[in-house]
Amino acid sequence: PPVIYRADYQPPDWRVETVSLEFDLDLSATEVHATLGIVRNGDHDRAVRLDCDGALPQTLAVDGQPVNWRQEGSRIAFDVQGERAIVTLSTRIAPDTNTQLMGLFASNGMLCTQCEAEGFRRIIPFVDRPDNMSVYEVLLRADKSRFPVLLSNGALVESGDLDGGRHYARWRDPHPKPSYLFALVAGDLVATRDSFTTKSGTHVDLAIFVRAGDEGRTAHAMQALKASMAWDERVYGLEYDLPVFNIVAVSDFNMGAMENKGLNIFNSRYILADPDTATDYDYDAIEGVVAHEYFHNWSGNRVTCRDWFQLSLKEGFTVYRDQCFSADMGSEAVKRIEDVRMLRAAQFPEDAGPLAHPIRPDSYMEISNFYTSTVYNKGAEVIRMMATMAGPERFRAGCDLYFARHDGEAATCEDFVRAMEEGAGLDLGQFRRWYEQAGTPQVQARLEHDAATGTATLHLRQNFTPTPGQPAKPLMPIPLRTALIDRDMKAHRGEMLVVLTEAEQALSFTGYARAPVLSINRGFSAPVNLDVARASGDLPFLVRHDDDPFARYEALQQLVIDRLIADIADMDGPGAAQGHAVSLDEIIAVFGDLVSDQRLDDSMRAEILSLPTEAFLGEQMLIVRPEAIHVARKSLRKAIGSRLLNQWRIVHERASSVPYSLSREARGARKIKSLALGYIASAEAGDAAMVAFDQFARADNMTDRQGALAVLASMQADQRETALDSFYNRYQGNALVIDKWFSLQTGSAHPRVHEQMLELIRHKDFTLTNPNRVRALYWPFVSNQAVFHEASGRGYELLTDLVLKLDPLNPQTTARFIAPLGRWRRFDEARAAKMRDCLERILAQPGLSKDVTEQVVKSLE
Ligand code: B3K
Ligand code: ZN
Repeated sequence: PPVIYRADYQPPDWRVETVSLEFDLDLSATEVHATLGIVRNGDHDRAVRLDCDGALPQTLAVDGQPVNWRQEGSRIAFDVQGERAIVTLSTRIAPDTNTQLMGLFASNGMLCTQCEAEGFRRIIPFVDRPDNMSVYEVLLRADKSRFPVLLSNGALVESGDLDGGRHYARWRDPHPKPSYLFALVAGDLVATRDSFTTKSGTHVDLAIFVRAGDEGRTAHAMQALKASMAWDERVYGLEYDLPVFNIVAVSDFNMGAMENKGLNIFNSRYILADPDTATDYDYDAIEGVVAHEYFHNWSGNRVTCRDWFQLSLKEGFTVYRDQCFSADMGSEAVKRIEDVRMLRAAQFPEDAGPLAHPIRPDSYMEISNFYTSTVYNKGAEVIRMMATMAGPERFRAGCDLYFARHDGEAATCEDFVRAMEEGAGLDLGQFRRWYEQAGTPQVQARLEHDAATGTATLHLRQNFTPTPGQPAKPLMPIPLRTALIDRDMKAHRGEMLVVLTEAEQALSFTGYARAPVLSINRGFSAPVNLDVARASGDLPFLVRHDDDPFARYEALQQLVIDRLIADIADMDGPGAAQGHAVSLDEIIAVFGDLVSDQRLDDSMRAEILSLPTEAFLGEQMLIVRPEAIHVARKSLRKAIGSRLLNQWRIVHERASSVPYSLSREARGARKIKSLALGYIASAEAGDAAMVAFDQFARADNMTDRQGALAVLASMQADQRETALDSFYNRYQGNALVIDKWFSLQTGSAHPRVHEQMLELIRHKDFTLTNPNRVRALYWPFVSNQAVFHEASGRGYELLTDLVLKLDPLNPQTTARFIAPLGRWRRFDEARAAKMRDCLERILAQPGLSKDVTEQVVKSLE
């Protein structure tokens, strides 16, 4: 496939100023008529070129005269005299065969669209790029009984009945927008309605549309929407700008949700929730995604992207905004830990592998492959670093300038950085490298103490490992929130922001008679890998006394990682382990303190006391050793479980007595309850299966039920089967909960996960046409390191079979499954060879999609 380069950007030859669309909607044959008001852009005599993907025009006229068009690859071209013209064209499309779920597609008898990034061209040929912004008017016609609800962007202008049981609705969106923000929905849907009055007094009608039967599960999403609208006014001064805001939930969707102007379309998993079917985690995810899509109204829609290389301009910034919103709604500390855990689980491996790319990529074959954790999550970290360096007021001034200067425009990342530089008064010259360079920087830190002079000197050094296409890297500015904690006072004199800009830097601090303890990268102020030379005893000290909650979490994680890496080395023979990992006794003592530490709320307690995943431990090793990691982690869990068994039981009982509510205390109690249950099971306590089954059976909410079932799913006990069956029977027909049932089994630590996987693939509820179901079955399996990386290689084969079957149906969802095989360099020769064989087998498939081809080719390079 051809490669597209950022450096080749050219403005469009022709712009479309106005778009009038008429749809005669039908599941199997939809007719589309478009009237485009086009304008020559600049002084040139080039033809009009419209992007086109599977929807060739049936008719095409310029100013009423039929014209001959020619096909040029994935475009059609025709000549137009003069500066302006009216182009009319029509297409005929079949939504019910659109398994890619891009463009106009059918889902459960309804019709809806997904146009980002390049789906609009599957509806009609168009100047389908984000810097082409047009005003849209949309007329929808359809059978009234099958499609009683007809929605598009903007506001409803008129609606009424037509002959033959049909009806129509006309929508108009006054805001010029790129085609990727176009949307329509037609279906038999039920609305939950509410309203919001903006700070300047404008009334906004809010509605969430779902299938009949689901309307009892929209309250939380509606609450989140109203909270987001108020938050954006309060924190960024940004108001909503249309009289209506509609949300629609669909079951078949490639990603989480889509921020179409005035008509957000959501994967139903990010809308539907009630205590019986959704966990506390699901509630938070809904709140975060609703906010994310709402925030795009400004960071994305009012100011959009010039081209797709600028994707992080809207995504990184909007993720940062939704992270701050969720932090404000719940616990800032817990939210930060969750976000960093996710960054390390998804983005760090991406940045260290064959698919590494800067947050503003330089080239791509298929843009869908660049909706990555790097663009989104590292992109958010880059915004966060600017916010940290500027401080809240100056950051806000930078954002204000950005929105004021670029409102109504298609902007670039450089535009954002420049607005931040001017508005916040920051020099971001060197900082721009964060947009250019891939790879996670390595930072080494060491605190040297001179007792004679009472001086503590912080030595910092930065290093980079090469990434594809970037062998050598210039130095980055790395903002590190730092504190020196006095060993006796257990306090510091104030946090400092140290910005490392050189290869090596040393900073001295006086007045320390005793060496203080270094607390660095507090709050994870920079997305780097940190290697701190420490005296043993420092980490336990930080776990107990650091006043930065993230730093406490981090210290305990590091303590555990050091111990486990030493344990794994010990498996090669005594004495193989080096370094200064603290003893198991010390770890147990620290855990014991934290289980009952009064200063911690339960939610934070549960975060801190969770062990790093096997995959994360693998990331800490040059060559991942799946079995060794599994064994070492399991044995540490067993020790923590059994030696603190009484404490876990007390916590479990205490938390079990808290009645269900959505209060912070009750939610924290549920989190620590299932964590404690997990440790009781890891202790292999004789009654563990009974305790777990009891929690499962008594549960009056999904958090407790799923928490117990997750523990049971990893056990070899009769209660396991009983609970899984009862869960399945109870929720048969509820797709989102049945997704959980699949995931719990394939993500478990049961010895026979692979066999269970084979059965589940053949289960009557498994289907390749629903992306949620595919992900529910396969993601936990692929992330289950010891299972997926079983030495036999059969995990790799299973994934390869999926890729080959799914690619012809849905390339976008398929391409996401290549990265796990692309990590072959991190495994031993035997595994690496098997993984490469699988990649070769995929590449040999005739007709392989551009999406999968790009990921496989890059993974093999
Ligand atoms: N902007 C959409 C993502 C569309 C991805 C298409 N492949 C969702 C979001 O980030 O809000
Ligand atoms: Zn987004």
